[in-house]
Amino acid sequence: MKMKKVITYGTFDRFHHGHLRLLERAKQLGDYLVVGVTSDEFDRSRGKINVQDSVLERVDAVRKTGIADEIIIEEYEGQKIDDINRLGIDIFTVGSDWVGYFDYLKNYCDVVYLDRTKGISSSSVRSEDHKLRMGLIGNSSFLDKFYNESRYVNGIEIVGVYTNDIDSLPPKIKSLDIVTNELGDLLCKVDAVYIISPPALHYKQIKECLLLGKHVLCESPIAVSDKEYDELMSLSESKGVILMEALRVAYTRAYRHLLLLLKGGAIGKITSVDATCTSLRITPDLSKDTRLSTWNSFCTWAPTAILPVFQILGEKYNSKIITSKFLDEGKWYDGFTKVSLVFPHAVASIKVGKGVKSEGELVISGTKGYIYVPAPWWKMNFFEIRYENSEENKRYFYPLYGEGIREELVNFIRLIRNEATHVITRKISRGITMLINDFYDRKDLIEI
Ligand code: C2G
Repeated sequence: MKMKKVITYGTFDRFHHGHLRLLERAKQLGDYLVVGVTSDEFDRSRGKINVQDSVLERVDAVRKTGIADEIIIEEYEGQKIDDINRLGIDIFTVGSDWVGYFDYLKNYCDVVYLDRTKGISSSSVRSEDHKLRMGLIGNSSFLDKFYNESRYVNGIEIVGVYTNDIDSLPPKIKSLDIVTNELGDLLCKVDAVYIISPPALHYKQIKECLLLGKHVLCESPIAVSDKEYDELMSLSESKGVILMEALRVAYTRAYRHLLLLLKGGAIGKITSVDATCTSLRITPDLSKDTRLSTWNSFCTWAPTAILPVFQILGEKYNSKIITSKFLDEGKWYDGFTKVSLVFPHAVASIKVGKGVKSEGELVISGTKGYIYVPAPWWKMNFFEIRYENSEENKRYFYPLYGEGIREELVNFIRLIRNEATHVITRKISRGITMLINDFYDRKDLIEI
């Protein structure tokens, strides 16, 4: 009979009884056990930021148990499928804290979740600060992804959700410990919140959270007027809690490296930044007032599209023209908007839309060459620097973990712990709100 091969993965930091029991049971599932131990770099990138033992120490701890027939290193996202195919694995197993998460591997082998040993964890062995208990506010389908990604980040635990529309929550979110339509019920049980409700609700919700001393991570834009923004910022300061803008692309490795290359003069003097973000969506029923229940194109995409413009050219421009095509009588829901900006020595443009589809690329033009990021640029894992002589072109590739969500959460936790500064500075964050403010005030706005 063919030998049954089992594989399991883990960090195995501060190797403890729970790990040992898992390995024992994993071995019993078959005849041959492969253990994948995560590399230090992989753990960091997936948000495990406080692993204490080095990969060599962790491999050694697994080896000493004598249970593993083979030990490999897990170095990148997507490696599990490669390993399973390469090593001819029959069963993938992991602790029950991951139930559902690895179901996608069922296309390649059997997947078995083993009960996690209660009462022990690497964190308790590390005796670190208690986990940040986080609540979700809103009911976007994106919450599923956010929740999954948060599982990779050490020191954070999502415990509940508040929404006024519980029925439309994604299933995994609906089964959280706290599911409520009373914001107060959630806030009394968490240290921090992540807000993804429509922007018109942000001000009131953020204010309530801050007043109760909760840290806030809020999908950009934080507010729809500069007055509200300033009030919320000074409230967060007086309460001594963090208010941070959530804008994923800012945290991807590719994007951060792109900014550094530009600073280093890779394409000479920058003359133009042009970003497009569209996602064709069914337009909501606009005969009703949808302000409190939906995101228009501008709020959905302008913060992302304007981010590279402000981070590269600064948030102080000389003039701008906003051109919008509205789909409703109230002139609130734009299907498409273009913003053209003039800076002292450069220009920029952004195009955003949920009612129009376009090529979601980012192009940064300079006196020596240009950077091209293909669509969808906000999920950047590759870009190219192009020169007049195409033989000099350079391509850059990067791993992309959770579209930047993990690093975003790591930045949030480190801000709370006072170990880091804001990746998106206050000036830029305020600049984003100002742009939204002008759109709603119809300042510099032409309708088409
Ligand atoms: N474990 C357990 N009981 C505990 C603690 C951990 O059964 N009290 C299990 C985990 O479920 C996991 C293994 O021990 O299957 C290793 O745990 P960690 O070192 O915390 O690794 P983890 O981050 O869960 O890695 O991509 C999947 C990961 O590699 C699993």
